[in-house]
Amino acid sequence: MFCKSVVVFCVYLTCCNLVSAQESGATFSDYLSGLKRVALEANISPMTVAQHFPKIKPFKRAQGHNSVFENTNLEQYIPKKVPDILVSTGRIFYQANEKAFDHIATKYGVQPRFLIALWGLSSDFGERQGRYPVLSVLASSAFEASLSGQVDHYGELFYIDEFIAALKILERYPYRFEDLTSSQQGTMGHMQIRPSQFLAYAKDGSGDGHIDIWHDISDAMTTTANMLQDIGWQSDSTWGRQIRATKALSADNISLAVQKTFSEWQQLGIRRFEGGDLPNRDDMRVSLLAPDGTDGRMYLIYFNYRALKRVNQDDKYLLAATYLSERIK
Ligand SMILES: [Ca+2]
Repeated sequence: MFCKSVVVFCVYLTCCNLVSAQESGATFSDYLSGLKRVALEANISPMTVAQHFPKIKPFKRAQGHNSVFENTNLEQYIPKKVPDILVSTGRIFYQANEKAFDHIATKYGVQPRFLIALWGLSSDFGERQGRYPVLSVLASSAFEASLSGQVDHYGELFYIDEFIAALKILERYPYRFEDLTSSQQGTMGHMQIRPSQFLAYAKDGSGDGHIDIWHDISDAMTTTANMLQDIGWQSDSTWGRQIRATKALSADNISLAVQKTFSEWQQLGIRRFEGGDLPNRDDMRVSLLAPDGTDGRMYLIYFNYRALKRVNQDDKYLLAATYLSERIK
């Protein structure tokens, strides 16, 4: 359990992860002092720290921006998240840039419809990227998490790692502080990737010698394709399929940890959504996903869905993305 009573910034550092603790009443400025020390310990140069830390300001996340999606089930969420205009815009962008998307698909083995769906859903095709300084967003998010004592699962450690990654981007690439803009969640550019993902996978897709995931969709999309390829994306496979159950299902079977062949699922009463038998093949092991329980939409998910989970953990979001990918093709 996170202890708040120790001296300000008692720092425990492991592989750039750290646990910090604060006295109650510590300010954002106090917290930044601690982050500065953490950055130096993570081998960020004193010059980078001196150059960028003075520009970091507390960032207050807007409340209620996602309220329209709160407490919605998939039946409500997917049509709201994927209105027809998003589908038609995706088709138009695909047709207008088919050659470029097909080139990325050939090189990285990721079908364009998935990249276009992630683009549409993550930033409304680049229109809603967020224009907040990523260092301010991430430092503030880490500070807020430290106050609430949340360390794991998008807690303080997560945001500090991303903060350090953003500083490394500034050290390795010729960006200015204000060039690194993000959403309120600290995700950046057309495809809304995290700084750590940028460090690992950023690519110059347009071939102009410069990586610009904020203004150049080719760079942004190539970066995400590179990430999915590295995770093991299967170019000859899809993400999964919506299914229906003809018998009551044991709750034990509804887990990504449970993987069975189509035949095994067939025996348990799972059928295609339209009612037909599942594919007659036993060379894949797939899992049952039911975010709204067995009364809601249910899916069999394949390896590529697991790859998408590395990009974004939110099942509802990903199921909206896969739905959009089906509508675009
Ligand atoms: Ca470029």
